[in-house]
Amino acid sequence: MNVEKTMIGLEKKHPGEQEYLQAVREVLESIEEVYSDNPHFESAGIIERLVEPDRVLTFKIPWADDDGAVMVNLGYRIQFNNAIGPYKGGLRFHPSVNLSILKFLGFEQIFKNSLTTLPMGGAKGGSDFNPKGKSDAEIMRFCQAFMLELWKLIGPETDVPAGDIGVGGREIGFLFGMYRKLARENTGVLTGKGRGWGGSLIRPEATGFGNVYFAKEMLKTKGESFEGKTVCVSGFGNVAWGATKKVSQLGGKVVTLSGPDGYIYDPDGISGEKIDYMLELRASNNDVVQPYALEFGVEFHKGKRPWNVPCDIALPCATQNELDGNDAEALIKNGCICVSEGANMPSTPEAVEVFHRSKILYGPGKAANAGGVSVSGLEMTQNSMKLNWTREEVDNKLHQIMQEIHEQCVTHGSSEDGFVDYVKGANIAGFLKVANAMVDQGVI
Ligand code: NDP
Ligand code: 2IT
Repeated sequence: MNVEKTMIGLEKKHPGEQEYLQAVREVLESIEEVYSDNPHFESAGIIERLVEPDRVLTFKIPWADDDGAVMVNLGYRIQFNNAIGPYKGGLRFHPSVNLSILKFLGFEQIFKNSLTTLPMGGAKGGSDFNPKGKSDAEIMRFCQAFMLELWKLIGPETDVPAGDIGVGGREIGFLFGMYRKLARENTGVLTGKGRGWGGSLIRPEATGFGNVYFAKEMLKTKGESFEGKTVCVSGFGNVAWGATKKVSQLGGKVVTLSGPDGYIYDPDGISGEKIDYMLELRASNNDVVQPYALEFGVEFHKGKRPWNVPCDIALPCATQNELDGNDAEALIKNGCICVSEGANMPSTPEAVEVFHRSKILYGPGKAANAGGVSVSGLEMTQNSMKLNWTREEVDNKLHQIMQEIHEQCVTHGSSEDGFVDYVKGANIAGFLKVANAMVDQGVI
């Protein structure tokens, strides 16, 4: 495989799909050597078949707002690859959603899901619908209109969506209700469901908890832990909340949160009631983090990102490309020893290069944030068995899965001097399982 040649071909076919091309390039560069060492991958056309989704489904979502005005949004489901299990991946509702963003997320999801050790293929979907400022009734009507199209494409053994930015427990409830009515079945077709109707304990916390468990494993390789460490977190959503909660349980101190409006700096640390307040803030359908600063009398830095604040550990938990080369340099200069990504692809390629050059511990999203989809997989298992596991059982399984993901990264990403390139390790381990399954199953 020639990475440059493949990328030029893809750029021609998909001009302007920047996020998708960025995600593909990173994977291809990591697996180039393994691919050359295994000529049967080349002869089975694995790369050509892997970089294009199995199918891209788009649909129109007409709905009426509270005043009766008709709105039209676009809906998508990208079914990327189902070689190792049913298509699986979240739904994102955000005005920035487009084909490139969902294709990047779907592509990443293939390798992430492969790393989890559970049988799940890769998919992603969503809409350019903006939930900000919408009433509950509007959110419900939109979710119902969205599912009116989506239900034909999904099923508990076919494609199992879940949440992502803008889609949490409330939206999954409305989506599930509509699916149940249309399909006339009550199955585990979505994950992230409510506890009383098929949901798993720990799913809301899973991505953040898993991210911190992964960072804990990375720190352990250097004889370090979270105890007494200062931690910068970005975002203030579901993932940031879970991560903050776990860091505080492990004796670390989270001093920042961020939103599209800027970041807050809380030198005393975000713990206890402040963590509960994060949930209120997120549920308020607001897109600003500033109210935290007013509520607890701390600094708010308008329009800025938190990466200039001195910390030992950084957990980017907001969105893609939110940490660039300059931010990475600032983190290193201030003594940061570990970056563990809660969001998908939050670091730009330039930032990743800085982390690798500085040889700090750097865990890419597809490994470090796999805890969310892992517990989604555990929710599917419980639904199939028609049983519920306890909080402790799910948390232990999550912990174990994150340790196994870390182990796979070390196996495939270690160099002779002991440095672990977690990007390379995650990409190779995730790729091998899917590629071998595709070879075994023939050209289809
Ligand atoms: P939420 O919708 O709960 O929260 C996302 C948060 O990030 C919101 O507060 C959002 O604000 C904020 N945000 C968005 N853009 C920016 C920005 N440019 N700067 C700062 N903050 C911003 O989503 P999640 O917490 O679920 O998702 C966060 C990240 O984690 C995403 O990258 C997602 O793909 C990833 N992820 C999520 C998983 C899950 O299970 N939920 C699993 C694995 C990864 P606003 O919406 O107002 O713009
Ligand atoms: O990016 C992700 O892994 C998610 N948004 C969770 C997907 C899932 O199916 O739980």
